Amino acid sequence: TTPPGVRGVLIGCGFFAENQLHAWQALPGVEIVAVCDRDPARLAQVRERFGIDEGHTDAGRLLASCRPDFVDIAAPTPAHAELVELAACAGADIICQKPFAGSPAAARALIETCRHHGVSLSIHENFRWQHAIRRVIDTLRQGAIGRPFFGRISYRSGFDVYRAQPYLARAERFIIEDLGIHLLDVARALFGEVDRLGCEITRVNPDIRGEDVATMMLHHDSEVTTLVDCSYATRLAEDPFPQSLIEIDGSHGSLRLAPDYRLTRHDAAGGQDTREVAPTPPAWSTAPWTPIQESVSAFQADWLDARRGGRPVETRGEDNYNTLALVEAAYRAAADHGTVTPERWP
Ligand code: NAD
Ligand code: 89V
Repeated sequence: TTPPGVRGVLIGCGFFAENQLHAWQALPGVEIVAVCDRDPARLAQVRERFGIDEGHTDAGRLLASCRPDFVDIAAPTPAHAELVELAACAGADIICQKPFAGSPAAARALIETCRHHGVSLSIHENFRWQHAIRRVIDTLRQGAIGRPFFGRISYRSGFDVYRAQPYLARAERFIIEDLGIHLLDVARALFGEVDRLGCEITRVNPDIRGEDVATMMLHHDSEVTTLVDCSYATRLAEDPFPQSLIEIDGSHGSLRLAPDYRLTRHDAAGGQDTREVAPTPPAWSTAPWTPIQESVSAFQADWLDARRGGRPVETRGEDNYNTLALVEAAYRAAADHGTVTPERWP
């Protein structure tokens, strides 16, 4: 027998929400019964495109009318506090987009609110769910290269990211808070918590406000050292946007994830084996966004599976707090040209 469907609502019908709606509509066992955007024109467009009967411009009205099982918040960070509190008071489980809450302190308050109301809080942190990245995580966790001692997570592109997301050009904090946050989360998924972090940043593009290049060095409790480098100012004939490239050296071998989605394991005897780890494009996906769109489906499927199994998702609020703390530490390290010990949950 099919388990009863989970009823959700989505708040914030912007650029990225379309991926979330496509992915929900393709996932059996979930129904998005209503959507909300404070911009009536955008709300109407999305309702029509996705065939959703109920729509509201006010989140309070939406929740009172629908009494959903869960709320998917795809609105930007400044809206998180109000929306998470409303959803928690309505007794709905919550998924919220990154960067969550705006600061570790604000995140802590919202995590406590959700605990108080007995609802789950999951952060939509999807990069660790990208197919190629997940294969690297699995391979490492299976012990295929022994004990890791060095990692590099690299994202370098000249893609015009400002076209679909114009707010990125106006953000005072840009690449670390918007993109580096994903890479720092992947570093945690691979090597665990971080005890020291250094960072240098610069802005190359004169037409934006924040930094578009960041280079970070992390030292983990596990004794791994990781370089996390990201740039939206890198000119390459074959731009890998939006892929992250990964190198890991371990006691018994090395892993290399290349831009052509080839994952190579080098062993201690000088041998190597290479696998293709390209994502399977969802029917609704569009290049070059495929790896990210596919990771939205993977994240949501895991969220549903976790809900059914009564287990927490990897990127629950308390876990994501430690990723947010790395973002905060990176900006502090960049300002002081020093090394920072990041905060940690609890
Ligand atoms: P956007 O500006 O295109 O859309 C945001 C929408 O939210 C707008 O339509 C706006 O009217 C609506 N909104 C804002 N406050 C609201 C409120 N209080 N109630 C109802 N609606 C409200 O932004 P976007 O590019 O879709 O980004 C949204 C979020 O998704 C951001 O936090 C961004 O960082 C994140 N994002 C994540 C990924 C990823 O891969 N995980 C990719 C892109 C964007
Ligand atoms: O993931 C994000 O938040 C996006 C992008 C990958 C384009 O940087 O902004």
